[in-house]
Amino acid sequence: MSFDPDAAASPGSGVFGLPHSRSDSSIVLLPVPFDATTSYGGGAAGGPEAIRNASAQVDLLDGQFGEIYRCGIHMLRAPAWIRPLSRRARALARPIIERGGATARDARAVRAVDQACERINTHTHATARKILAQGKIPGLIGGDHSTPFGAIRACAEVAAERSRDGLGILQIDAHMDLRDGFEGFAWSHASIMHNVMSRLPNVCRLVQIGIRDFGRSEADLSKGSRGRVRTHFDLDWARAIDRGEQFDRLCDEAIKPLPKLVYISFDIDGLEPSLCPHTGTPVPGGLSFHRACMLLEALVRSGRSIVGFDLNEVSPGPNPKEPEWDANVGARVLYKLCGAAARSTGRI
Ligand SMILES: [Mn+2]
Repeated sequence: MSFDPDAAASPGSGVFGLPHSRSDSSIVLLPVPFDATTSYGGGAAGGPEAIRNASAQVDLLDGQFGEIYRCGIHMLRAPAWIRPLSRRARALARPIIERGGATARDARAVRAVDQACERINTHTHATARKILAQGKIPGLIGGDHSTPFGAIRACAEVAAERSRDGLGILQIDAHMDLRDGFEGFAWSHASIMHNVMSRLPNVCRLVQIGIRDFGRSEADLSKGSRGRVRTHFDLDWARAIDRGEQFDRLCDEAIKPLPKLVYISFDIDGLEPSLCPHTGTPVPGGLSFHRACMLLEALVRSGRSIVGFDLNEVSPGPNPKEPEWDANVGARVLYKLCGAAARSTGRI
C-alpha cells in the first residue's frame, strides 16, 4: 500500500494519520494518561488521546525538519489499567491538595497515591527500555509531569552504557519541578526533576529553560548543585533579548553544558499560556511556539543526539465540543519533537 502524505488522514490510521506499525517506526510514542497530583487544574490524563485525535490535522511536510514522518512514528495504546488507576489516585489526592497538603492522618492515602505513581514508573521504565533495546527512540506523552520518570531512568541507563558522560536533560517548563516532595506526595508533578537528580546519578546535567514560577528551596537546589542544574529564567532571557541579544545565541549558550546524549522533557506550560490555556498550572510569560522550535533546532544544530523525550501536561479542557486548541498545539509540538529527535540521530 502506498502512503500519500498530502491526503487527509484515513479513519483507523495511526498518530499523524501515519500507516506505520511499531516495527517500521524509529520513534515509538508511549501514552500515559495519568494525572494524580496536578495541583490546580486536572485533565492531563486526557492529553494522549486528545493529542492523538488532533494529530490527524498536522501537515506532514515540516518547514523546519522536512519529511519527519519518513522516520516512522508509531503510537502505542495505553494499557487499560492506567485511566482507572489515575482516577482512584486522584480521588485520594484531591482532598489533600485542596486542604493545602498532607497531614499525619493522610498517611494511608499518601502511600496509596505514591504506590500508584510507582506503578506508572515501573511501567514506563520497562516500556521505554524495550523501545531503546530495539534501537528506537521513546517519546512519552503524559499525563502530568510525574509520568516520565521511568522513561528518563531508562534513557539514563542506556546513555550510561553508550557514553561515560551519561545523560543530559533539556527541560522546557514554567516550573523548576525541584521540590523534595510536594503536598506530601513523593512523586508529585512538581518533584519530577528533584526525583531525577536525586535518584538517577547517570543524569549529569539538567538545563531548564522558560522558568518563571519557583520556590526558595528549588532556587537553592539549583544554585547549590555546582552546575549540575542550570536554570534559565524566562525574564532574564526577555531582558537579554530586549538589550539586543539574539535568541539563537541564548539557546546555543544554554545548550553548551549538555553532554552528547540528551533527553528532552517538554512541559507544555513552558510555552505562553495562550498556547495551553487548560494546562494544570499556567503561568504568564513563556516561550512562543516559534522560539520553542528554534530551541529544538539549536539543539540539533549543536550535534547532540536525542535519546528520548516527553511531552507532558497537555490538557484538552472540559468542553468536549470546543475545538481542542491545547491538543492542537500539543500535536504540533509533538511532531517537532519527533523531527528534532529523528534529525539529531540521522534518521531523516
Ligand atoms: Mn513541569
